[in-house]
Amino acid sequence: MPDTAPVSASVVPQALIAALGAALGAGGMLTDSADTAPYATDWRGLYHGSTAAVLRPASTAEVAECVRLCAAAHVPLVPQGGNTSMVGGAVPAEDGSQLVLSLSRLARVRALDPLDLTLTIEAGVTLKAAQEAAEAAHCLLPLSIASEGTAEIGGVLATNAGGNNTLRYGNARDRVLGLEVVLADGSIWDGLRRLRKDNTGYCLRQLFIGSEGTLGIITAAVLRLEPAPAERIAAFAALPSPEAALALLRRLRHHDAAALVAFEYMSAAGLALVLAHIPGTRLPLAEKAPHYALIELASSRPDAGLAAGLETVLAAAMEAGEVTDAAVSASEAQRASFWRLREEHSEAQRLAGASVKNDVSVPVPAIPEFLARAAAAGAAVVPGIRVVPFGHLGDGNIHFNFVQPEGMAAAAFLAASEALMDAVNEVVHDLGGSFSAEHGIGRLKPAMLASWRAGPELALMRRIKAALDPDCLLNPGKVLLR
Ligand code: 2HG
Ligand code: ZN
Repeated sequence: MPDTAPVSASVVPQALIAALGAALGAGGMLTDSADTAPYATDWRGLYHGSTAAVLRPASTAEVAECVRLCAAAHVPLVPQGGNTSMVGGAVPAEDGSQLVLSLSRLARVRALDPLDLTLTIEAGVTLKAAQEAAEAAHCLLPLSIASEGTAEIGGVLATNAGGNNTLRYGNARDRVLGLEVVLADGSIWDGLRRLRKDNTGYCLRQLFIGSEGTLGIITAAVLRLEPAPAERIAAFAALPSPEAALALLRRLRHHDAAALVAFEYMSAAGLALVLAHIPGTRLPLAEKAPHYALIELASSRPDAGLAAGLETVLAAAMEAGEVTDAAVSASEAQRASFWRLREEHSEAQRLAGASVKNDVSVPVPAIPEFLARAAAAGAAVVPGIRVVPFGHLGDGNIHFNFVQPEGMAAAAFLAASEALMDAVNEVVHDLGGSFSAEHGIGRLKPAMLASWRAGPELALMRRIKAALDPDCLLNPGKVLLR
């Protein structure tokens, strides 16, 4: 549950703040509460932390110096990138005992090799800027998430972000060939190798990816790129049922599995919120439907004939009653407008009132059963609840979100958060799914992790944490219960 504890006085020694200020120089540290406040809360407004200082190192050496000074004073650090966590993963505690370490000034593209298809990049570069750097060299960085304009590479890797292209290109961890990490004692591990084959002992980089800053601080990475697509096309399809969505997914795979890069799901309820709350959006079809899919195909071949192929598949799906209507993008602007309908779901949901989010995954064939059972489970907890499922159907990840019933007080609705999450998770568990598909654990889900992974798995995680961060100075209170 989100904490709302009042802020207490800072317990960080002034001598440490002074030493950090001296090490970081002008512009390297924020201490005024008006300046630090945005770093101490999350965009969802679930957590309101407090910090005596936000450290803003501009190089890996400066990050290492911050960690060394803080370790010597036993003061914990909360690494932070774009602060777009869905689970409070980058906010400091309320008691003022933790300092925020922002990676945003480590913002250089160090190298890009279009033949090797590798990008060596620092933690503070936004995902969007990293995509643009790849594009400028006729390459593709195929990681795409709704918050990519703000989310930074360090956070994207530390949380192993998923997103829209997982079904074709995998999650963030699948892109990483090498890492540079500042360890809990302030030493620097230079693992910035860019090899496709390097079978030399334990794969350390994968430990840090997805650890949410609790094992080390990622300062740079080597990412694997792809050739730029020569052609890209999207379709927005109306569907009668979730079962029809699976049939359509199967058809697309049979037609050209390599070209299918996204298969996203939207419900009538979610799309209605977008159309109502996001200016300039409109349904690209003549009539509303109970379910929608956003499909994207891409190919590096200029003669792939994506449009003709997609139209053939959609026509066959219509014939079979799996699709009732569809629009195929005729321009980049139209493709972007389809994506906007999908990517504005979070914002539309925020504008519609208080919400409870369930970032879950189940095996793809179980999605129709999951949607039906989870909706019933939510309605049993809060009658009149608005069920707003959407997400990455092609990889099994559904954002099974709830919005407060019209007219219900937000606080009364949020009081049911835990019961609602439990109700959904019971169905997820039953279907062999995960309680956190792509958003991680942060501060919201350590208790869930402890219960879902209890036994040898949790014990191993604790031993790894103890080995890499014995004094628990890196992002305490996240991932693992203290
Ligand atoms: C997305 O897919 C993000 O748009 C956010 O993962 C999901 O708001 C959400 O629940
Ligand atoms: Zn998502």
